[in-house]
Amino acid sequence: MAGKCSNPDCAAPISCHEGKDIHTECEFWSNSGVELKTRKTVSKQEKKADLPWTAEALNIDGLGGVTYRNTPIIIGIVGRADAGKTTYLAMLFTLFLRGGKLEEFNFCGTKTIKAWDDLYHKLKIQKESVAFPDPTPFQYIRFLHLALKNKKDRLKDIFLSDASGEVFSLWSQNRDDENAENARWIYKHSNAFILFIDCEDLINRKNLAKTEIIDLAQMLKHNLKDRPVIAVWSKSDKKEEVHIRLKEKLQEELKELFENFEEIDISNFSVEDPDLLVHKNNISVLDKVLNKIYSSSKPIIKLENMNVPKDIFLNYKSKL
Ligand SMILES: Nc1nc2c(ncn2[C@@H]2O[C@H](COP(=O)(O)OP(=O)(O)OP(=O)(O)O)[C@@H](O)[C@H]2O)c(=O)[nH]1
Ligand SMILES: [Mg+2]
Repeated sequence: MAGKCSNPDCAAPISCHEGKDIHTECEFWSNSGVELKTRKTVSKQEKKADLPWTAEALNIDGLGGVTYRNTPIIIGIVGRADAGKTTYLAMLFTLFLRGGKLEEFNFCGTKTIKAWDDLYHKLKIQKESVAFPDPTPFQYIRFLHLALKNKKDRLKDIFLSDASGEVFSLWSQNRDDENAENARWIYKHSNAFILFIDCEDLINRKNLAKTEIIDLAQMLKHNLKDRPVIAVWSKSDKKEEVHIRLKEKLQEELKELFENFEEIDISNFSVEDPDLLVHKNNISVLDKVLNKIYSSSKPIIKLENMNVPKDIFLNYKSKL
C-alpha cells in the first residue's frame, strides 16, 4: 500500500515511531494531500537542518540528529577485544525481533534499523553452531539507537556504543594514550557502563586476563561519580571451566571497586529452549542498566539548552 508517515523521523512502514504494531493505525500515517503538504514542508526543514537519516549506525557527530528531541541516555559497552560486545548487541536485537520485552519499557523504534538488521543477519543462530559478527575495526566507534517508551508513554532515546576492544585495553594502561580517544569519549559521555568479562579469556589466560579486567575496572572507577556499572560475564556457557578461585577473586575485587555491584551471566549458545543465559539474561542486562539509571535520584547528563539542537557537546552539561 502506498503512503508515508507525516513524521519525517519515523521509519514506517519498517517500524512505527509511535510504537504501533500496525503502522496504518497511527495518527501520523496518512495518504492525504494535506498530510503530504505538511510532510513536504517538514522534510524541507529537515534538509535545511542537514540531518539526513540513513538508518545506519550513528557516529559521534550523528548523535545530534536524535538528541534534539530528547535528553538521550548513552550506555558505554566496555571490554577487551573479542569479549563479545558486538555479539551482545546482535543478540539483543535478535531477541527483540523474536518478541523479547524489557521490564519497564516498550520498544518503539530506532534510527539505526539498518545497522541492527545487519547485526541480526550476521549473528546466524543455527542448531548446533552460531556465526558471529566481524571484529570491530580498531579506530571504529558507532552508536546503535533504541527509542523506548516507559509506562507513562514518555519517549526515551538510548544509544549503545560499539567500539573496538583494543582501544579500551590501551586506555586501561594509559588514559591519555593517543590511540584511545574512542574509549575516552565513551567514558566521558556515557550515563552507565556495561563491563564485559570474557569467560573464555579467563580460562585461557587466567590471572593475566583477570588483571586486565581489574585494570579496566579501575580506570572506569577513577572518575565514575554515580554512574552505574553492570559486570557482564560473557561466554558464560564456559563459565564452569573458569577456575573457581579466579572467579571468586575477580568478583571480590570488583565488589570492592563498585558500590552496589551487579553482575549477570550471558551467552549466545543455547543449551535448552528457552535458555536463561541466552534468551532472558541478554535482555536483563539492559533492564538492569536502565533500572539503575532511572532509579538514580541525580540525573547525570542534562541538556543545557533544549533549543540548541545539533551540537551534542555544547548541549551537554556533564558532571565530569
Ligand atoms: N563460547 C562463546 N563464544 C562466544 C560467545 N559470543 C561470542 N563468542 C566468540 O567471541 C568472538 C568475539 O565476539 P565479538 O562480539 O566480535 O567481540 P567484541 O567484544 O565485539 O570484539 P572487538 O570488536 O574486537 O572488540 C566471536 O566471534 C565468537 O567466536 C558466546 O556466547 N559463547
Ligand atoms: Mg566488536
